[in-house]
Amino acid sequence: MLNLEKSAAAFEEAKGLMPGGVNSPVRSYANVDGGPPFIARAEGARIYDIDGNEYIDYVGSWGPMVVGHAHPQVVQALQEAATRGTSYGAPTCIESELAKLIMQVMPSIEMIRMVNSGTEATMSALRLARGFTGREKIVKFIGCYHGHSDSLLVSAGSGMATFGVPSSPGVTRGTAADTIAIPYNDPEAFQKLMEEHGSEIAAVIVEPVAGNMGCVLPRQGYLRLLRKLTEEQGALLIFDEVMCGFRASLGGAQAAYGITPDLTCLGKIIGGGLPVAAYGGRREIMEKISPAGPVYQAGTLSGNPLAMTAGLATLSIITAEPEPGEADYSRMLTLKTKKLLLGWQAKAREAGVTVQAHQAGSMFGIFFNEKEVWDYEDAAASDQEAFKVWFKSMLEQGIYLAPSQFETLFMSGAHTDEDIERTIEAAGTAFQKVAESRK
Ligand code: KE4
Repeated sequence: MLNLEKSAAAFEEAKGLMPGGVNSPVRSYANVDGGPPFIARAEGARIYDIDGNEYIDYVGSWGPMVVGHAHPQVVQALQEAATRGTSYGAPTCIESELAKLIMQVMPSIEMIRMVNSGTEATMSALRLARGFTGREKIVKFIGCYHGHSDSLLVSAGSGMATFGVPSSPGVTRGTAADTIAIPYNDPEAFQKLMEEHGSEIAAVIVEPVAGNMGCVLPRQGYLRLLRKLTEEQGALLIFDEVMCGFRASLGGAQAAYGITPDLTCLGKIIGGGLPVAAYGGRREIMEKISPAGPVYQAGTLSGNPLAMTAGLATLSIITAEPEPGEADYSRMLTLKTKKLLLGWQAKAREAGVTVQAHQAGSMFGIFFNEKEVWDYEDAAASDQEAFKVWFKSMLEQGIYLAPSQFETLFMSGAHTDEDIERTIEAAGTAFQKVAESRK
């Protein structure tokens, strides 16, 4: 049994200070039993709570920690940068350095704007799409999450109604009415929508590899269909690669699937754990953003030199030329992830538990589901009780996973073969517990 006494006390105090005791809902462990460990520090693939428990971390701050926590090169760069001041609110060369490196990896990005969160990136990209096309409707997909801006906190209207309904109090009906939400991975639904409303659509925004309904991959040809029909109808295609960028492959899902979006949203890894996100794409579109163009967007801490430093140090590590005969960073992460998932699948079979294992490069996840998972409806039909048993057993064995079936896990360059072996063994015990819980 895990001793989380100090974390429990800290959680009680925090609940009196911040809504739900956290600054972002998923951290509250609301989807699983028990309260969250409060973290004291992290290093490499390890994370440590204030009760002295040590875990192998596959959350990685929800994606940013691709080189592991407190990487010496990142820490040193930050320490040096801090001595030069933490924020100027003025242009710096390091913003251009990070911009150039991102564009090198994602050539569809001809011009970029740095912001502070994925929410800001997608919100701004949608405003830009509306400003550029002069149209008002946007399309999103059920189960995809793009941050908490009003236009994107919208779920599907009843039936195939073409207007959305607010998915949170505080989002107005008027805002929701301009967002159309349809199922992910449903070519017919998209075709029908574009036939009926294509000329009204400013943008279609999609997680090209979905990570917020659990890890769900696009069906064969699906992204190509999104690209084809948006092009035909003059709607912009926005790839939200805040999570899958630099993970589905080094060049993100757009490189992995060979699709060129009009705009791309990035985050997480490009900040290396500090608040950085960005949106970018075709120059003729991006030049509509102020002060070059009329579409307004701004931010006090956008391009913050410390955050740029962490992002540039992190991206420099994962884009570095490998030693002769060595796999590049991205390939190495993919192979580690594959090894882990093969081990989990073998242990699940031994326990007589059926799971769907999904991987896109270094992002991955499993569903306790007898059937394949291609969209939110499939994901939601997974066995949540089994997930809770699995999650609890893994945490007790020192494996730190996302506390929700609808999240994705992440591999880092700091995870060793021994870490992976230990995680596979722990999964064996956890799957046995799931099997016992079903008797
Ligand atoms: P932020 O505003 O949280 O930086 O980014 C929003 C966002 C946008 N697009 C995608 C594809 C995302 O995954 C996210 C945020 N991801 C969640 C993890 N499911 C962040 C964790 C949290 O909300 O605390």
